[in-house]
This record gives sequence, structure tokens and C-alpha cells, in this order.
Amino acid sequence: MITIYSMAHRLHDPSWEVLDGERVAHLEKPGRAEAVVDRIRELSLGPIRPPEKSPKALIERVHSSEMVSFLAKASTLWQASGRTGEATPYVWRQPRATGRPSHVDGLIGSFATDLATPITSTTWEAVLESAATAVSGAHLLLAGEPFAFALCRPPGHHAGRDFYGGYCYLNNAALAAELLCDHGQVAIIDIDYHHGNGTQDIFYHRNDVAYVSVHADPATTFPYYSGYPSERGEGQGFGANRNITIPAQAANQVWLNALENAVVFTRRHRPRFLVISIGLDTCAADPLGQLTLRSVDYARIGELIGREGVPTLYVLEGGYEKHGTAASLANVILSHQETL
Ligand code: Q9C
Ligand code: ZN
Repeated sequence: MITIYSMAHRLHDPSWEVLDGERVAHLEKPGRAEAVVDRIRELSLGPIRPPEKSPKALIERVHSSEMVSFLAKASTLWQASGRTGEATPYVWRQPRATGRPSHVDGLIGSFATDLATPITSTTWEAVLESAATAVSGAHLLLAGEPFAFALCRPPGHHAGRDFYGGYCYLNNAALAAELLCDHGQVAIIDIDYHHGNGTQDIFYHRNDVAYVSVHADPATTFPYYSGYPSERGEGQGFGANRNITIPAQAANQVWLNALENAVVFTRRHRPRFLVISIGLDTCAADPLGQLTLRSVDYARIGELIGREGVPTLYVLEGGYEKHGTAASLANVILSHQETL
């Protein structure tokens, strides 16, 4: 298994977010990715290569040009307004409003969905490199690799066509899927603890990329406003979107049964490529997720997905306790490897 990884993620190191009404240290830290890459080296899980492919053309296909140009200049606009801290909104655009203000405070609230996704002066550089990591991973599948891992940071699945949030700026998994769908049917299986509202948004009207997600019930869990089973896609995309919700504190077997159903759903779309949005915030040690998946459960994930016999790209999403994240991810990779 080849891992794509760039140290440029370290450029993104936001200091704070809001959690339970308190300003707290940001959870999406560089140490997460470093723990994962260290574990891959320790266990000799395969070569680790830097991203080489440009994500530029794909970014234009997945995200609105308005949002991309805003993200690219957000920090400059922020500083030009005399601010020294990280760019965050304090006001948000209300439903059905369409205005695109020129002031940075109005502009940022028209794209951002939360107070958890700050932009520092070097965030954009890291975001582009994370996108390149996923796209380079997808190129490996096109070159005939059966299995690759895009060690992306920051994560991506909460970033939609023209919104960003949930620690995500550009949607790495969607960029990989967008490249792969030029060469055959794609299915995305999203097994982060949280619903991938951004990925769903991007492919909602399409059937060339099917999307299925297993996640904690949004009635009680972030991102709250989407991820319900009634959301099944629209137009051409009707039937190509599936949300499987589980109670926030479900038993491990309940989660694994849901994953089996997700895999069965993708088979109906006969994918030539699988993209897995892999979040490890499902593990027992995670500070955000309330599930309790353990090593045996992660081994089962790699086995279930690997047995499909479809070229598969894993893309890193969440996981906020670094040792649990690294160990769980390694168990998925090892068990997938055994099916080859
Ligand atoms: N009280 C990913 O896992 N805030 N993003 C949660 C809980 C945002 C998670 C607040 C969580 C985003 C990629
Ligand atoms: Zn998550």
C-alpha cells in the first residue's frame, strides 16, 4: 500500500474553536497526521510519497470559484481589515438570502458554516497540499494500484460546493472521486463519525459518483442539518445518495452492521473505484465521537471493504485522539492488505 503524505499540513495549526459554548484549544492539530505517518513507518506498511499532481483543475469542478477565490485571499482580507488573529465569522448568512458582501466579515459568513474552521495566514497552502494529496492518491489507482492511502490534513468531507466548515476547507475525497469518475463509476463510503454533508452536497444531483455514509444521528450530532435517511439524492442523482444513521452511542455491532449495508448499497452501483472517507473519530478514545470501536472492529472494516475487490483509495477525515487514530487506521490498512 502506498501512502501519499506532505509535511505541509503543519502550516495549518489553528489555535482555537468553540465547543460547548467555550473557547477551547483546536482539536484538529498537526500531531494527528504525524502520529499516523509515524505508525505507518513503524509497521512498514509501504512507501510514503509526496503529492505530485496538481489539484487545480479538479478544484474548479468541485467547488464554486467564488468560494475558492475567497479561501485563497481570506487571510489577506482579514489582515487588511487590521485583524491579527485567525479569520473566523461572527455572523452567518440567513436561509434564502443571496447577498455576497464585500466586507470580510459579511463575506466569510456567507461561506463558513461554523466557528470551528479558522483561517490562518498559512492555512490555504496546507489546504492545497491536502487536496493534492487526495488527487495524487487517485492517480495511483488510475496507474493500476489496487489500494492507496491519502494522508490528508486538514480533512475535507464537511466542505461542500460553496461552503466550508467542520475543520474542512476543500473536499479532498470529492476531488479524488471527481478525477476517478472520468474513468468509470465511483462509490464513496464515508465512515467518519460525522455525516459528510459537504460530499453529499457536491454529488447530490449526480449518479456517476454514488455516496453512502454511516454516521451518528444528526438529530443529536454535528453537522445537524443534513445526513438524514430521507435524503436520497435529486434528479439524476436520486437513489445514488444514502444516509445510514446510528445512535450516537450505538454498540459496535450496530455500527458494523450499518457498514455492511453501506457496502451492499455501493454494489448496486457497480463501482470501478471506491473512495473511503475514513474518520477514526469512531474509536473509543476519541474526544468528539461517542462510539467505542476497537482494534477488532477496525480490522473488520478493512476486511469488508477489501473483499469487494475494487481499487480503493482511503482518504483521512477525522480522529482527534492521535494514538487511537493512528492505531485504528493501521488496523484498517493491515486487514485490507490481507484481502489482496
Ligand atoms: N460539540 C471532522 O470530523 N464541532 N470534523 C463539533 C461538538 C465540529 C468534525 C462540536 C466537529 C467537526 C472532519
Ligand atoms: Zn468526524
